[in-house]
Amino acid sequence: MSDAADAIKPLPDATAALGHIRHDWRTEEVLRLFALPFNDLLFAAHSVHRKHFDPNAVQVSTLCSIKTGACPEDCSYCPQSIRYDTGVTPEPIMEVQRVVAEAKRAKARGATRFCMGAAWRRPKEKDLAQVIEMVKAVKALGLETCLTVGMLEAEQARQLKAAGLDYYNHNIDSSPEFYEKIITTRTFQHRMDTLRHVMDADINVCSGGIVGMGESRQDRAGMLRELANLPKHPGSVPINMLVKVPGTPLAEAEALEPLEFVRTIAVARLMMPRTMVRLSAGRTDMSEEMQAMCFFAGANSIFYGEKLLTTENPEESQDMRLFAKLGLRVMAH
Ligand code: SAM
Ligand code: DTB
Ligand code: SF4
Repeated sequence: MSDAADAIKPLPDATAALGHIRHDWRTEEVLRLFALPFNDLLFAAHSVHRKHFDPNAVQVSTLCSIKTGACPEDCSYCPQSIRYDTGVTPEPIMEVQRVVAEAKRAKARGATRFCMGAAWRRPKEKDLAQVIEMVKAVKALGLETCLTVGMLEAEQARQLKAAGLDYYNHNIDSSPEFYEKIITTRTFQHRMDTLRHVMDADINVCSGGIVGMGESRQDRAGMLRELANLPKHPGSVPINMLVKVPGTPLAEAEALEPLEFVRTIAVARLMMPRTMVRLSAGRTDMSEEMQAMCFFAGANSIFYGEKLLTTENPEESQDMRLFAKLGLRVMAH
């Protein structure tokens, strides 16, 4: 197929032509997917979704902030950067036993993956040793493990693999061009280097980004192009809607139109047919209808539990009510 967008006209041939695993996306092709009539885009994305997944099953991950705040990086969206006055109280690395208690609680409430996040630029050796103990202990509970603790060297990734880590989350956040506008303390290439170390260590990659930061559709397309053109599609792609935290430089960013967010999910599903696409941060500001549309468009994972890292997430009971209304089930792992 020389041109994906041409091939998807007219439907239903479009859906037959889409859904191939490709690593050679060009921005123009991605933009043509974004520009499809909404119904055509959703139909194509949902068809691809059904081909690879149970459309009524959603994977649930619970987040735990194992080290909060006082981060030296300057990510413009982040409440945990030491440079912004956001009211986040810094907390040192958690004791392993406390993390285990949180993981047990998450498991009891139905989570299948436990994701531990730290506000570090990169972990120090001593910190990594403690994180490794956490990974081993959480895995022993029968949960899938995920970590997001900043940049990793190749050797650190190998150590985490040996500890049994299932996923490493490291977001590329936006397009390479927009990245420079939101973070100055590290480069897009730094992110790619860590992803390579994670892939080389044979750990599943979880990488996505944030929309609603004032980026253009071209930037959203560029971000998805970078993710899909990785040597292997990430196992999980979190799509976060910016949580506008007072005190951060992006506190007043213009909101992204909900339908544009749904389009972003649909395009991610079309480009990475076998990837878990996670409807991530920002759900407290989304209506049930919008979330339902995201699940139809191909999202099949959420963060579950009343807190993300430092900001609010929907109550568990509210999510379970939504699942019941939509006839969705929690995906077993
Ligand atoms: N410090 C590590 C790092 O940046 O890689 C790990 C933790 S960091 C908080 C994980 C991710 O959370 C970021 O890459 C970003 O995509 C997301 N994030 C942070 N603040 C956010 C916000 N206000 N809204 C949406 N997503 C956010
Ligand atoms: C991801 O893509 N989103 C999560 C997780 N990976 C680590 C984090 C969202 C953070 C939202 C802001 C906060 O709660 O501090
Ligand atoms: Fe630090 Fe991560 Fe927040 Fe950036 S996103 S300021 S690296 S915690």
